[in-house]
Amino acid sequence: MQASVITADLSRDDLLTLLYWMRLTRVFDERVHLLYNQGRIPGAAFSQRGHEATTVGSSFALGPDDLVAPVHRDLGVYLLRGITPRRVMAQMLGRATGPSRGRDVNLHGMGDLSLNIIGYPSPLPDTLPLAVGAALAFQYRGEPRVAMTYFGDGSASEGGCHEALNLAAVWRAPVVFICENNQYAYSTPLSKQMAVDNIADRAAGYGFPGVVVDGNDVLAVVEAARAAVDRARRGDGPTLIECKTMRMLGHAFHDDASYVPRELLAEWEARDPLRRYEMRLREHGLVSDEELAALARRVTAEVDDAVDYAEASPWPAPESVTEGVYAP
Ligand SMILES: Cc1ncc(C[n+]2csc(CCOP(=O)(O)OP(=O)(O)O)c2C)c(N)n1
Ligand SMILES: [Mg+2]
Repeated sequence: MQASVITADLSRDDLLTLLYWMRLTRVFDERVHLLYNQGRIPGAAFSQRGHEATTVGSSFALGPDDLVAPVHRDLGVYLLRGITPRRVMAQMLGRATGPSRGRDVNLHGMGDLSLNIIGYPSPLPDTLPLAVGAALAFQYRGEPRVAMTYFGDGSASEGGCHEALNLAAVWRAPVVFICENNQYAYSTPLSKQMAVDNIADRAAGYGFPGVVVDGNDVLAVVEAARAAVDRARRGDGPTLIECKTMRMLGHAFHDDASYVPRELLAEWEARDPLRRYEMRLREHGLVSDEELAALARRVTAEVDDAVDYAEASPWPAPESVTEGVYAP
């Protein structure tokens, strides 16, 4: 594990920007949970609680022209990379104004190529080969761009994951793989699906660096991600960053996660990424209680606005059902 860092050489503005995205992600997620419990969300919804530092810290390291290919628990990535809270909430509520135009719900299918965000295809880990393909295109066209993609510990055991990692190495593709090791794949704990301690150790077998990072420490994630992005942009090829974190709720909101030991959850709760970061900023005099209160008000207002917008948005028109369908 990398040592904890104080500021990752970031300006105060950047430090507060990270806090903003983490808090927005948390509050947005809590609101989705509430809406789900009220029966206002069609289908399932996946909580990202616990992933804030991993998603925000990694995607913060990218430049404006870089590309992301996130998955179902990466709310922080979609928000930070430019899909507005309004559009994400419309997607959650299945409305025509969401990125999938009501074709899909929760974060499935949520992308926007104009923002360099590849929509999440449901079969795991198909996001990885897509990101490697995008990185190959950047390399082929001589563009100094990087692709960053995300996958869970469960997805790390799928064949497509190894194929993508291997080809990325062979092609020295400008891609950064973020593994979100949150200890569980649905109800399957790590110990039931792999016999190694670190997924990052596998990178050596493909021929590129693998780094283990505390996924609940946003500044450690930013540092590791920046190094990997720089390396990819220099033409030195991929990096695998394994962010150790915890899925703090069930697989989706319908799942009470009764199979997860309470002691394990308590252990990770003590390392809550948002609270920990706020405490660190306060200890270093980088944020005041008034600023924290103002931030909380600001993100709550943004989420309120997103819900109002989504609920006032139309459902997809039945006659539009064949639009966007690819059939040769
Ligand atoms: C090929 C495939 N099998 C099963 C699923 C259903 N599924 C969606 S998420 C998930 C768990 C994935 O676990 P992990 O990769 O650890 O990600 P996490 O949900 O923990 O973030 C499963 C089984 C799927 N989307 N694709
Ligand atoms: Mg997992």
